[in-house]
Amino acid sequence: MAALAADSLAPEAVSPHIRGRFGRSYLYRDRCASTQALLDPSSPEGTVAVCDEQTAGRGRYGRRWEAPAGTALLCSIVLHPPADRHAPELTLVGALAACEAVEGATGLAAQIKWPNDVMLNRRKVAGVLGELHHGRVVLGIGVNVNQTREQLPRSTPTPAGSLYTLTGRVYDRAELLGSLLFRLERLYDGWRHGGLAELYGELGPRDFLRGRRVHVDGHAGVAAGIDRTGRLQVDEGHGRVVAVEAGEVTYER
Ligand code: BT5
Repeated sequence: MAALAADSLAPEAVSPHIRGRFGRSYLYRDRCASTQALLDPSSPEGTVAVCDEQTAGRGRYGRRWEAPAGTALLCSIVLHPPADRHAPELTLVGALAACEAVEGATGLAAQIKWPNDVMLNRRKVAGVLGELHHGRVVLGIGVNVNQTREQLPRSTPTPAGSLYTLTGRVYDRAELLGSLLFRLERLYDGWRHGGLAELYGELGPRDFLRGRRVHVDGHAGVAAGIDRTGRLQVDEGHGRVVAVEAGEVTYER
């Protein structure tokens, strides 16, 4: 099936949807290697890069992010977190913003699969990548918006979905971007002020892994929540709970 989207992410289509500071400085390309590489981390906070097609979209650990031209939201945002905050937590802040934006658009509840996946109906609809450069962060967010089933990557460890495959509706990516940036800004301001503890009430109920059997970083057990510094707690049994800083989780469905 052909791509369904005829929307635009060009500046004139996006600017009516920008409500806060983030996105006032906006770089757009039809095509680029990765939106992560379009941004200079020292540019002003809230500078945003977007493109319609990435030829070398990045995931974590050197993996690829795949999306056909014109179907997805592919964006990166420059953040200058305070030195006394733990910058890797911004991945969770980005995932929370993506959850809220996806929920606002679809009306369905979205969850975070620690640390960086956004899940809708048990499918990965978005991924977040935080890259730290001398204290500055370039936060990349990819949301599967209007891809058809055939346009989604197959045989991924976590099954992929798009807002379209999960709801049968086509979405305006410019509107979704405006909503994502506005929510990210609000959550980021909260995080700057009080760290993850400030966002804990929103994070806890969205924990996709909680109660599932997981393997991560050499540990096996039941996921027991995300702690206030963003670590995944794993209950290995016999009263032993470990907190995992980073890693790739496999889970039982
Ligand atoms: C992520 O990595 O989930 C972070 C993805 C971040 C993408 C955005 S797009 C805008 C910005 N510019 C970039 O270059 N990157 C950011 P990770 O957890 O490592 O997941 C990557 C894995 O997800 C891949 O190895 C595939 O298995 C799977 N995957 C690839 N494309 C996908 C898609 N469109 N939907 C769902 N899963 C996908």
